[in-house]
Amino acid sequence: MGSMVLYNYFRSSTSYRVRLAMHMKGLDFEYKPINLLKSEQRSPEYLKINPLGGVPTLVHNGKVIPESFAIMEYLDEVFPEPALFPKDAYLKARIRQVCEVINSFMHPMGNLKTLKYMEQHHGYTQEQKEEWFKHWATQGLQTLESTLKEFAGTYSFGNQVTMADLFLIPQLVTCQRFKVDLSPYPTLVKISENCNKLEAFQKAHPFKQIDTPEEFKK
Ligand SMILES: N[C@@H](CCC(=O)N[C@@H](CS)C(=O)NCC(=O)O)C(=O)O
Repeated sequence: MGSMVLYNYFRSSTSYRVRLAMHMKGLDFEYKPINLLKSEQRSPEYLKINPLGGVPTLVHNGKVIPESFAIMEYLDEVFPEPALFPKDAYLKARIRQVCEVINSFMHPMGNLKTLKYMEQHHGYTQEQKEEWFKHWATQGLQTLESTLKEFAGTYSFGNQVTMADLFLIPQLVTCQRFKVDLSPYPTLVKISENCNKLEAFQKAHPFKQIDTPEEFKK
């Protein structure tokens, strides 16, 4: 396995995705907290390993990998068990579709730097930021619900945890933080309940990390 260092932040959904992949595969790693609220993601030292100034970044045996999807696909190749994709090419493509809806469409709209920009350049209040997030999240959630209604079993795609679950659950937690009502999405809620029964999901949860502030610990 070698040495694994994960630069991440308890509440970051992209960090949570990677923690899920690590715990699913039973990998030990050193947890290096990067406090986004203290702008540690933009320190000159961190920008050397992640020039876009985001978490997570994985360093495996001295090799640096930024970007959560890239990290997770790397882990899945290097540590193939349990596999995060099925062999079927069509299902693989549909799982990547789900991941991309979250990664490329939903996540950036709630990212700290996006919301900060809206606040600083357009005077958005907290309420307006929540409204902005909800507007985009709703389109994403509707897409995910209609897609997964077709494919879900216990989890997003049948009865094995796949990459889709590792993207979905953190995004749902972010939606709840922004007070998005999840009741119109029963398939997503059921998948989330099932995933959260698994040990890997409990270990990776934002409120269970070494940098989780006391007020969030349950
Ligand atoms: N596409 C990147 C996004 C990384 C990213 O921006 N992560 C957020 C946290 S979820 C972050 O570090 N934000 C810091 C900021 O916006 O300043 C990935 O999947 O790793």
